[in-house]
Amino acid sequence: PAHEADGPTVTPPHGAARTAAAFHAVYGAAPTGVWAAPGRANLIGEHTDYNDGFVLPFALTDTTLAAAAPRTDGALRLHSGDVPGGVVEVPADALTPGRDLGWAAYPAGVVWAMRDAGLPVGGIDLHLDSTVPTGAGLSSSAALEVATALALDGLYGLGLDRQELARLTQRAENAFVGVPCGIMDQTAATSCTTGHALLLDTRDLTTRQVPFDLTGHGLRLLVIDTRVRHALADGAYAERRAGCERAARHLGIPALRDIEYLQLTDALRQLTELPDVRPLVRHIVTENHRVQQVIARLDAGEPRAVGPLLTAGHASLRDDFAISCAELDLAVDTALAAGALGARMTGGGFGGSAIALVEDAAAPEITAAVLAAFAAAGHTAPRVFTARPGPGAHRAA
Ligand code: GAF
Repeated sequence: PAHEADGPTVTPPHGAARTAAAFHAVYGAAPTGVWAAPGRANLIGEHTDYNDGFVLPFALTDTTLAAAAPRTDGALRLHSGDVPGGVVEVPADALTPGRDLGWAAYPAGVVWAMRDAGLPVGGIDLHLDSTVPTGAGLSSSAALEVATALALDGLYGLGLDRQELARLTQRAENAFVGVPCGIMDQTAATSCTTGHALLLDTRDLTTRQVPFDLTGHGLRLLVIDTRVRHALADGAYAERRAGCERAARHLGIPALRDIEYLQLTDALRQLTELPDVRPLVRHIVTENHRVQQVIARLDAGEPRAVGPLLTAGHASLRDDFAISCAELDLAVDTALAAGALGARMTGGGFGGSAIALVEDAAAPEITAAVLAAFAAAGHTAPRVFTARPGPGAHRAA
């Protein structure tokens, strides 16, 4: 395919070899294997995943690589090529949720979640390298968790399926790291496939691979990393989640997913005593509806028609869910003014990245316009790149 000229669509073998070499340099022996898990961008379906709703992410070719070997003494030795500070060492049976291990809480949490589920997982030597930027809303945490989980699955012959890997890694993040995230990012990392977006029903975890070939239509998706670093642990994410759950309780339904689009007005009327949660409900219900509309347009072979739905999704996240920021709004507004077919923030919000659906020919002009607008506003220069749907987690060497 033509887009291969723009960048690799699978983990480059030299990447795995370099990570294996780095492992050797740290631990003095070769790893048993190298496993890879991607970051993601979410096309549509934001904050719906903890409301039993629908999401439509795709895997980036940006990947986290985990080189690993088992240990018989039950020790975890954890090292990252991207974080200074050397090897973090902790005995597997000393792992307790909430323990402050810094970045190492992510891989340690995966070991903890597996052992807590009764899986026969012991010690590990682990070295991680990542090209997924941290805090960019592109799911670097899930990439790290899933790469680690796949390595443990391989080292200890667990035979876990993709859904089990996603559930265990989400549990690691919820219960060990302490971030109340949904299951979108972990499932994107385990289950996305090249050339597709992944429709995930977060209620029953059923998935459908939706062909997502913009190249064949002369289109591309730009990712605009604002470089405003978000931190999901900072409370605002948990507040939105709690607000959604409060609304569902008040309405007497299991989750906001259970409100049909045509019942929205009714539901909002029933929530007059809870004015602060009404906009949250409006976002979730309209967002689930937008996911269905995006799917219909992709299925109909009309990817250009997806644009306005992305833009409507941004307005909803900005005005109703209130999780955008000046840089994300500037990226979206500038891309649209320069000719993008649609644009929105992607991921958890409060910083991170926006996506813009653009004609191939317009990409340079739109990129330049965004860079100029950020410079004029005195913001740090964003990183703009073309995202192509890459593979999900796999063994790389
Ligand atoms: C973050 C979370 F980790 C996801 O579970 C999801 O809620 C997302 O924000 C918003 O859609 O990435």
